[in-house]
Amino acid sequence: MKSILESRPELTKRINDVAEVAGYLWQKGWAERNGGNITINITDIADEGIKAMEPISDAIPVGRTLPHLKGGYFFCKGTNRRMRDLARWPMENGAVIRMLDDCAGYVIIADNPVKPTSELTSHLSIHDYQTGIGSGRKAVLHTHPVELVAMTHHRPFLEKDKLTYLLWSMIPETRAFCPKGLGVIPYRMPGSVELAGATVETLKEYDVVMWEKHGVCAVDTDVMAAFDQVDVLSKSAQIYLAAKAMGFEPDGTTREDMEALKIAFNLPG
Ligand code: 2HA
Ligand code: ZN
Repeated sequence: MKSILESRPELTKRINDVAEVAGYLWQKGWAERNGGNITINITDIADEGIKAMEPISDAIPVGRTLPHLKGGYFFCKGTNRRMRDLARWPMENGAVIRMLDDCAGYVIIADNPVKPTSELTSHLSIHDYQTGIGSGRKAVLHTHPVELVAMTHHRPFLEKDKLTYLLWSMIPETRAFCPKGLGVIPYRMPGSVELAGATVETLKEYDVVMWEKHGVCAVDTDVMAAFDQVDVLSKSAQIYLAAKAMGFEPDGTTREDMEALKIAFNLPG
């Protein structure tokens, strides 16, 4: 069977980037079994050939109506598929979908009828919002970084922006490369419409959000950039943990020094 990637170098590059990031997630120990998911919006490179492709699945409802995604195209990790398998065989462990004109359902078009991630409602809701505001953010990444998830098991860390300032204060790069900080969403059922709604709302203020006692969800222009944001936050969490393991509370960069960074690098937040 001919792959959708054949003679499509830009699409191939984007899928290869997804596969590369999937490998990082596995290597970092953030993607046990089928944990985590990735979707990317590929509507901008959906050519006439892609638009003419016949569905290879029935219409599947999303659970929400997403008006900005009419006729949109996405590559999605498959539900119950391993991240480490996505790294090696992306087209066997993910699929390209086309949103239907009713904006409430989709069909799979290539390469195989691999049903998308259980978190598709959250992912597509985020893509809908990002498309609506024309942000150019095309990648959504959800993963289970050990130290960051552990931190959400401590109630004081769940207060608004408590974790953001703590993580920013561990190393200047986190302030610079995750300039909007980390939003926290109280525990909600994985895959639920409630989690999707809360995620979209919180991502209006942040680029990365924590799902309490579950994982992070990051949005950025491409999958590498989304991974980088989670990676710098995770590095900060590890520095915090290393200091605690050495038996002391880390001092942290002062608010004044962080403010100076914000001005010097012209950062939002
Ligand atoms: O895809 O991580 O949150 C598996 C998950 C669900
Ligand atoms: Zn998860």
